[in-house]
Amino acid sequence: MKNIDAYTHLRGESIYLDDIPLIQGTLYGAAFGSPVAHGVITSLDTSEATAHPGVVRIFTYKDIPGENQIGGIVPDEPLLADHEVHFCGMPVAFVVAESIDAARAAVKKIKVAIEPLRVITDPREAQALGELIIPPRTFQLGNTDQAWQQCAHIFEGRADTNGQEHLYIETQGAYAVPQEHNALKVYSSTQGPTAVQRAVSRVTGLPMHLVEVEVNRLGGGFGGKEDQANTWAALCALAAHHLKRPVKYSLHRMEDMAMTGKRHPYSADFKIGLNAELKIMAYEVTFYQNAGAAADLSPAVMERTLFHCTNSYFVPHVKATAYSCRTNLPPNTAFRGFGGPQGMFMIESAIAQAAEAIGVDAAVIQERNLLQTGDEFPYGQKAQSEAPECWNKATGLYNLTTLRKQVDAFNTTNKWHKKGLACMPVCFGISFTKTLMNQARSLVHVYTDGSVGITTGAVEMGQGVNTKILQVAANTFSIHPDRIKIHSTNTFKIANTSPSAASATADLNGKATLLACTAIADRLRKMAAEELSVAINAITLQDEFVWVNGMKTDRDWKSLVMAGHTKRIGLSEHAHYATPDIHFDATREKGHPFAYHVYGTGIIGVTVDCLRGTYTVDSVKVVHDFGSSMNTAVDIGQIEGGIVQGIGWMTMEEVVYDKEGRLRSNALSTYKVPDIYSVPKEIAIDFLQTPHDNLAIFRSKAVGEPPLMYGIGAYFALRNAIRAFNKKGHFPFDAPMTPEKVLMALYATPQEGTIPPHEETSKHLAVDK
Ligand code: LUZ
Ligand code: MOS
Repeated sequence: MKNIDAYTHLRGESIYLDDIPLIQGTLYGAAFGSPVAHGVITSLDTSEATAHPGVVRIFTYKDIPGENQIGGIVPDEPLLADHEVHFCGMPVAFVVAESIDAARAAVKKIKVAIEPLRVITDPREAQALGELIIPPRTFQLGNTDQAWQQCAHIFEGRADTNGQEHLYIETQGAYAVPQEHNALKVYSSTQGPTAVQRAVSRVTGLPMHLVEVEVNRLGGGFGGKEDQANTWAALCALAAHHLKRPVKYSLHRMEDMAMTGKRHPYSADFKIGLNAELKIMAYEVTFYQNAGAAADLSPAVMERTLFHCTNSYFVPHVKATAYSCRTNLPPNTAFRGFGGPQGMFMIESAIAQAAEAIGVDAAVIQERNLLQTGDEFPYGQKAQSEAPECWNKATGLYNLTTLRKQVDAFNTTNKWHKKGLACMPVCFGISFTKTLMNQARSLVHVYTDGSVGITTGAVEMGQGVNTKILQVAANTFSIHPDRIKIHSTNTFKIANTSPSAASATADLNGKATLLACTAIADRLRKMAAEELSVAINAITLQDEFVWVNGMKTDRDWKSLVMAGHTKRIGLSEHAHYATPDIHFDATREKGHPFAYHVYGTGIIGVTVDCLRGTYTVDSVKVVHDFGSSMNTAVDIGQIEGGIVQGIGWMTMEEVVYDKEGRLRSNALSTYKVPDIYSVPKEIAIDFLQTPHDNLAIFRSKAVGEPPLMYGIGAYFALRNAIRAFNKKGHFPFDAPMTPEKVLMALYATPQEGTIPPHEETSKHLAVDK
């Protein structure tokens, strides 16, 4: 089935926040962000800005009737700075004017004096100073202290990953419209309508039942709108609440880039021990997460880093510690993978370092340590593993041995271009790590003309969740998809939603929809059974007709529904789903937090231009564990997008803050994302269809986040290509591997010695000059 949004997307008819027709009298907001990263506000002068033509009012923290607080996990984030600022771009004042231009012009006229304080941008520096968001956490399995004795090889190292700008095509924004009885209706580009409702309620002091949050669709979220849509919605709501006029704020791209948090940069120290057979016996890792200036979702992201610190491998002795470090950057936040990719990069670096030192292909170590069913994760859950199946199928189907031979042959015959190959197994846990978040609700109405309207807590952000939910209903009623409409997400229709996140949205909301549709269908079947004097089990709904004992009757769907209404049978249902059998005990750091895991193996090939440091990604070939895909078009789309986004993070997207905490890569001229010219020349996706039962909707495993992590393989493929050119050069595990870094690595010297990089190279370079 096609994505149900394809038609309106292609015609430009899909309605995003900025397409909502405006109500007469609408005002426009713009935030004034702190020009410095850390300091004490000594004066704020808005007089000149207020006098700017068209300006209606400028709001500061003093105007907040409720709490000046939007911190979700930790209450450490004021909506508007009161006495101190903690990051560049932190909202200090909110200008509301008759036009967008007036609001933006007035922002430039606000004057603030700030007594500067020490700016910290490095998580290790923050940790050394005790600047932590929450106390550190440690996951442990076995006993690493004793395990080192069993190791023939022990390596210690360090690895770093940088942040990543979400770059959703639709920037952040909100539109708040006052309603009677002081209520507010807030349109928001958010993954978390309830999070927005809660933030607006907290800031305005209104109870949640007076705050209606409405979300039609997003032009992308990627985690960036799981928590950080709250700010703009709360600002618009605050102004609308005071002025009793609608207020809209849709951020400019550069405002969005400068004011919002990104993927967390991480730095880590690791120690890995292998026995003579190259089994990883022990792994110790310490993560330093760059949380930014407030907690936001950082504690949860940090937790997922720990959950995924051994990626797709079984390691009998593990000790993993994580620090969430407070720095003066915009609060970093959820981003596809949610800390998992960072955890995986570190163990892949440890394996690469071991492989390079021992002189084997990293794939040998990877393969020997893949998780088997029954193996225990460091957090206590036992794996139902597809890791060996994915690996074996990928290396067989794509013929890893031949691929490697081709690369070796190419590298022998080419001096100035080198190819590199890397395998990337992936294992990702599906469920919010916070157990209580794994619940959802669905509201299904069957109308008397046989059409069906569905509202769930799921937010459509391009991932195709509405298409999947529609399929669930079409399947359960066995009716044509055209009869079904998935409505916008709204907190007055579906309450207490979890954000659309954690790859779990289709599972949670799909299962709730399945329950609701099944309840209605059962009532209709019961009625049909009574009409026909047969047992209910004899009745099925099939292809828009009632069937008895496998025989089609002439009772069709429409007349069945009408008859149901005539007999006063409820044609609506509100169902609740909560993932069964998941739990986690944070005091012991053990439990069974995930409904299931998604596995896969990617093989990534690259070519490096050894004079320029530029490169191409030749191919990404994956075998992915789909369970049993309910929509292959949507799932392939997610995988292709995830791969490219992962490669972008690992190779070209470079978030740069200067020492003063100012974002230097603040536009697309300085922040390079993959475009059509830099995507892999070939992406091959093979489906591992497994017969095992699982907790996914229709056994179709979650697909949103896991494929991003295939992109990590691009980093190691580049590393291998560089090492084919410069065998002895030392260069750090430091992503992204930008062309600049590739070039430096190509000519890096060995760590200790002073041996020139590549004698021949220097000669040739001299000749070239
Ligand atoms: N969001 C969240 C997530 O709140 N909890 C999670 O475990 C999670 N995992 C992935 C992405 N978003
Ligand atoms: Mo997400 S990182 O699933 O909001």
